[in-house]
Amino acid sequence: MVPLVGLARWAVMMKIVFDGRQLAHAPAREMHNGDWTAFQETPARAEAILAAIGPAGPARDFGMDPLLAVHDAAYLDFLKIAHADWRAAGRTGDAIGYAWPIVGRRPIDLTRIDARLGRYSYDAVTPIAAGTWDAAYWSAQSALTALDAVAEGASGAFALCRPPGHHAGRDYCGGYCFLNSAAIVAAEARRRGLGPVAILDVDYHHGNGTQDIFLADPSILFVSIHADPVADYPFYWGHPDEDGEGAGRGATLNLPLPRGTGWGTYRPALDRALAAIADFGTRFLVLSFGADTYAGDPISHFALQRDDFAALARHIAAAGLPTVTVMEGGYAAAELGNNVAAFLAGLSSNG
Ligand code: SP5
Ligand code: ZN
Repeated sequence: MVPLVGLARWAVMMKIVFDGRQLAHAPAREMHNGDWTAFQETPARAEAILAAIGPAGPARDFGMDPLLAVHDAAYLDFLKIAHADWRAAGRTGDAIGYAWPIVGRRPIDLTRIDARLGRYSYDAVTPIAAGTWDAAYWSAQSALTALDAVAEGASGAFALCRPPGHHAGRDYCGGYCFLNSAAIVAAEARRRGLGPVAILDVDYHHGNGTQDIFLADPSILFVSIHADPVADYPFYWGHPDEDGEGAGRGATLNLPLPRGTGWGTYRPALDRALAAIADFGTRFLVLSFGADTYAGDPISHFALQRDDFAALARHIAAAGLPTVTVMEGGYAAAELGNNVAAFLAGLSSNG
């Protein structure tokens, strides 16, 4: 066969889901090292990925029930109206908190928008804009649409989730994330009897929201390969001794790696992750894919190259599991599309 060149070399052969309403989330700025900087998780990210891998099919609407299976109802109510509340308080721009109830404060049901922003978030990099709820809702529905395709027999499907999800917990947003699409898909896959379900998170940052949601749950395995949180966001989660709670002990596996990690260091961790997934008896895989492990990522510090994304994906595909892949981070705008395309092409390969 004649080798293909350029973009066609990465031709993607799986169902891709994206909904135009996901572009509605467009905050202006985020806090970075004590100053304001341009918001990194832009609508242009999704457009760049689409340009490289498209076309994508639209999302179907599976309603609120699958969201309520992993998120707190009061949190979802907050998220829907937070920006309107912000405006009603006379503010302009994006809603963002400045006071957080530290661990140990009693839960008080306050109404002031600033108090509620603190109650339902944990950082200052996750502003809520006018279009945030709509975009997050359709991001989650895209993930559920991808799940539906795999449940109907496709070997794999990719949801171009944006905003991303893996930092969002049962009752909090953070890390550019609002609704945890990976967790929503995992819980819905379990409900449909497709399990045992494992989630593999290969974003540069630890998927703290996903971990929290299933921490005490023995029926869903969470495995994450990420930057050592001693040095990198989200700091307070993702350390190697976090292995689950109560009945969930042993169903969480954290594999932190040092800054500078390239494929040579990454691959043994991936082998451990895949061994744990096999040992769990996994029959359905949810893959939280972040391209921010790329050497050129502007906010991250690993050293994977484009070809390494194809290799990473081929290793995962070799597990032979029905897989829903959801997009998480990745901020190197000029290379993002090609990196995602390389990853998806590797996933589509058979070994
Ligand atoms: C989904 C995901 O990848 N979320 C990442 C959230 C990380 N946010 C904290 C990193 C702060 C670095 N700010 C860099 C701004 C550069 N102009
Ligand atoms: Zn990330």
